[in-house]
Amino acid sequence: MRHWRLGARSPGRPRRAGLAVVAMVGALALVAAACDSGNGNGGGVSGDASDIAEARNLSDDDIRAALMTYTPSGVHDEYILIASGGHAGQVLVIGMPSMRILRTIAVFTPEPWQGWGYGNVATEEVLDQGNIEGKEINWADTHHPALSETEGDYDGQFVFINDKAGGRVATIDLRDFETKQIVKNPIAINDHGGTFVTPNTEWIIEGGQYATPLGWDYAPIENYNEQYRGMVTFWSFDRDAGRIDPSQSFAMELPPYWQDLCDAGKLVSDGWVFCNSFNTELATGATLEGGEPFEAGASARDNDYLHVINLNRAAEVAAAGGTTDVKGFPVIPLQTSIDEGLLHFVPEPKSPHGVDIAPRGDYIVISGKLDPHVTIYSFEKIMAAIEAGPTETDDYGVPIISLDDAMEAQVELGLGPLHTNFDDQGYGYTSLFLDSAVARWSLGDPYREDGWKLEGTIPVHYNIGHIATAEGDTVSPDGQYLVALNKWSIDRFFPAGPLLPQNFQLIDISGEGEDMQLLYDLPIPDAEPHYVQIIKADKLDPFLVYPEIGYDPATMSVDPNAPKQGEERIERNGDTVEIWMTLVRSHYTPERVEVNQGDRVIWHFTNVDTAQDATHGFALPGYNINLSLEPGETATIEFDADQSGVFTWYCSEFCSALHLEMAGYFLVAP
Ligand code: RUQ
Ligand code: CUA
Repeated sequence: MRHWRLGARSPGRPRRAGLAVVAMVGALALVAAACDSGNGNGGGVSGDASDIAEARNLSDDDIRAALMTYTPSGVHDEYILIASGGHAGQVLVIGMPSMRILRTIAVFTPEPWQGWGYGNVATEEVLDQGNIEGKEINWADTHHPALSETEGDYDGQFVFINDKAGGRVATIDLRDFETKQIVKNPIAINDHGGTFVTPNTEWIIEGGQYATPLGWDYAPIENYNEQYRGMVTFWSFDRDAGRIDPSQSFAMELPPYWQDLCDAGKLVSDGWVFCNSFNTELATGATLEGGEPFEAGASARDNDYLHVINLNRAAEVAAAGGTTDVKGFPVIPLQTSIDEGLLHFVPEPKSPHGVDIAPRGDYIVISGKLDPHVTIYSFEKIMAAIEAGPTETDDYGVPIISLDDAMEAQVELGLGPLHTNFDDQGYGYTSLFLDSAVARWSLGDPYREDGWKLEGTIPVHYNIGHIATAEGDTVSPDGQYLVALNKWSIDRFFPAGPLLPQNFQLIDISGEGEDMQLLYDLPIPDAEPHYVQIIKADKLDPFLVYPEIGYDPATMSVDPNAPKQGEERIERNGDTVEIWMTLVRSHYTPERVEVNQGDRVIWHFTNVDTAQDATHGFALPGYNINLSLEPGETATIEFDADQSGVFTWYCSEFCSALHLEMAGYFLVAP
């Protein structure tokens, strides 16, 4: 048999005595014992651990990766990934290090399993909040989830997510992992630089992207420089209500550069917001008659502008009425921002992307898609330069701080740097799109003595976009694990046709220097998830069942009108038939509902089961209705019984041995 030696790859492992590492050492010892006993039975994948390793041709690294990620049945993951669901319009919840997908959260897109947008009035009301000028928009391109924070650390209460396509932001309550609210940005048809939260979640940042006239009213594109504008919106979050409060929110008009990502300052830079931009060239696209395409036209200059925004001061200006009204929404005019010193620019090299604030809030890290460096700006230097008074302005009159005055360091990493996260060892990790790699580099003082240098890279497969380390964009990153969000997965998985999945790769970053190990590949098969945040699982405290029978997830309280056991009934009032129905394993009460064609039907449900996981469905074929009623939950559907006939409803969750008997008749007399 093939003999493999433990620890051959990286002497000195494990370096840190995390629980997982201790468990791994024990497991490795068992495997070693099995190996040394040499009692392989050969032939196929059976026998003890060493036989299996040999039969499957697993290397030491493979075995180590398996031991780092294997999570026995019943054992929960240490971390939870909150991932955007890309153009599925949803959010994914994934355990780490097992990389098991735990659930999707329906957000902007109807989703039948969760009964999201299939008759349930409360869910349709949330989806309708995302309508754009009355038009139903039933897909979204979710980009950046933002977990709520307290003092710059994830607090496990809420998560926000933006829809790049529709310029919308959603609020998800992490007590039940359900979407509670969608707000449509009133002044921008699309967005990109959202969502990001301020350290105590007072504000949710939604930055724009492709400039249009504010409110996307028509203006000829020849008037681009004068009439088209960028924007950043600050949504005020009411934590007690668990909702964004549009009446306390405002936006800032920006020059028609294409604002890209943003991040909120923290600790020393708390109260400031940083957004990068591209297309300061003001390119407006090639036409059939010629001209430069955007990819060239928007990349011609050597620099674009980092936007440095004094959010606290901007909020004061907005509260004092220093705004104009665009589609009913308060917007601070660009000239007011200039006059009040709310906005400064700093040049950023070559098609910048990503703006990530270091854990202490002291440094701002910008990547340049076409520049092999990350550029690190000092918040202190930026403040000093603002204090000194910049002498230059851009064509719109916005003061420009020189790069030399603001820059702390540049570190050459490789080709196509995009995004940066941090760990607890004073390292930054930056995705390299063109190199298909993750670079680890050290921050300088006060993070590491020997800083501002590349430590090593690890290849990823392939074309990495975002990157996430455990709690890696907070004031206290955990390190230990990194997830690479790779756009391409060519050759990694069986190709089920020409459309390939995205590939999330889990990387062990507990070592130092160039010591990083790829542990696991997770194909994501239903969209292009864009960014994830990784929260320690013990910070989450979700409901196991709804706390009381008759609980309404929309209000997070008991609905007094919820059907109660023993009080089920059907009432007719003119042409309206109202039903109060309960569900319990394994029957509905009542099991027959008879109406006349044309009646208005208002149908209330309560799942009166209290056992965890005893979810019931209500599927009414022909009427496009499906509900998911979790233990304790109440919901209402309303529809016109416009088709006559005999319709059978049934429970669409396999809830019990007599689940097939959980059904009923809906009779609509012509
Ligand atoms: S940014 S293209 Cu998250 Cu790299 Cu959207
Ligand atoms: Cu209830 Cu199946």
